[in-house]
Amino acid sequence: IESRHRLRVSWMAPYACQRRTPLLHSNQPLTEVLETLAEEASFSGSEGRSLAFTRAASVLKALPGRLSALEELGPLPGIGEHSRRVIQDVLEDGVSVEVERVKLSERYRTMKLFTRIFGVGVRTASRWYQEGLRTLVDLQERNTKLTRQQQAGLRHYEDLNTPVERGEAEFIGQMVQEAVQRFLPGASVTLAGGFRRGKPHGHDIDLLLTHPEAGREAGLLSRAVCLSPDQGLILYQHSQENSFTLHESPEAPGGRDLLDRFERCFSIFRLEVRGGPGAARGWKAVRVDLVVAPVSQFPFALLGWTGSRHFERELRRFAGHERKMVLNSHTLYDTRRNLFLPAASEEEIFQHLGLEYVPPAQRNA
Ligand code: DCP
Ligand code: MG
Repeated sequence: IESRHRLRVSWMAPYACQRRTPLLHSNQPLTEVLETLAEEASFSGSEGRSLAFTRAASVLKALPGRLSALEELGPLPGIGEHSRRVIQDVLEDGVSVEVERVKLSERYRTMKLFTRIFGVGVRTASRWYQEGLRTLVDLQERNTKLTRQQQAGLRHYEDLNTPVERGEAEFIGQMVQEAVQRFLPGASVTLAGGFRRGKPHGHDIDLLLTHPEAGREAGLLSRAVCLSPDQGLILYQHSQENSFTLHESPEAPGGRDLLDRFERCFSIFRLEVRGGPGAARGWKAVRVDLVVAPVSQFPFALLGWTGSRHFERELRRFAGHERKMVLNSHTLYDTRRNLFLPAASEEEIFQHLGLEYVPPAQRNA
């Protein structure tokens, strides 16, 4: 029966932004092990190796069916020697010994524990590991120096590592919408990130704010949300002001991500809950990322904030390598013609890039 359903995949578009990648696919066990290896590589500071595993996983997510033997794949882009070996192991034995070993290793487990703290990246986690720290209790007992953000992350560790449900995301979106409307009628709030791609849950809530009249949106966050008197609602926040100007020259692809140049607020909200974790207390802590974009940059911000991370990385790589354009969350710049390409919608950005439009639900690369 198996053989009648065999896949034959001899070609696939080389960039993830040229493919449709649905949320649910048939090769979950394979992509999971590859993503574990990608994570492990990034924990070791091997970004190149990490990217190679992420690419391979992304290709498998776009396959039209379940892979049952490596021979079903032609020489597809992005699946290297090492990934093939791991795929083969899992197809033959159901597990990869290498991946099992990684998952059990003290370093991987500790890095995972520490990087799950809000405000802790690979470098900090790695340093703590090197210093011999292994548990969250270690951090407290040895008086490890923590930023205000990390302290909040540690305080709400369990809540922040409990997935946020779609209903909760929509509820908070609605709440922010009402707060924002009070200060600036006509302002809009859009749920971006994984939820916009159709994920049923996520690690945070990504909200994008704008106003149809240019300039009116400036300072919106500090006025309406982050410094609002409803302080009981916000357990933690730090804001940054917009630092983007059109006049500086666009940065090269692969350079610093411009995502964080918007007026932005990283926060933890206190969400009333009736069931699930936190039910006994009556509330749980939830991460909310708020970003304000001027209307002219909104389509770029929306595209940049919908993800997935890998889809975004591939969009920028495609723009740079194939079109000599610089794409970020603010603008698209054509370096051959020396001009910015304006867009009123995500569709127009894909058009400028000469790419077929990929709807959010198909950007789960
Ligand atoms: N993003 C990006 N590069 C980064 C960080 C973020 O391109 N270094 C973009 C793509 C993400 C979006 O911002 O999809 C939101 O970031 P999240 O980390 O919240 O990612 P998701 O919303 O996709 O995942 P989750 O469901 O875990 O929140
Ligand atoms: Mg998110």
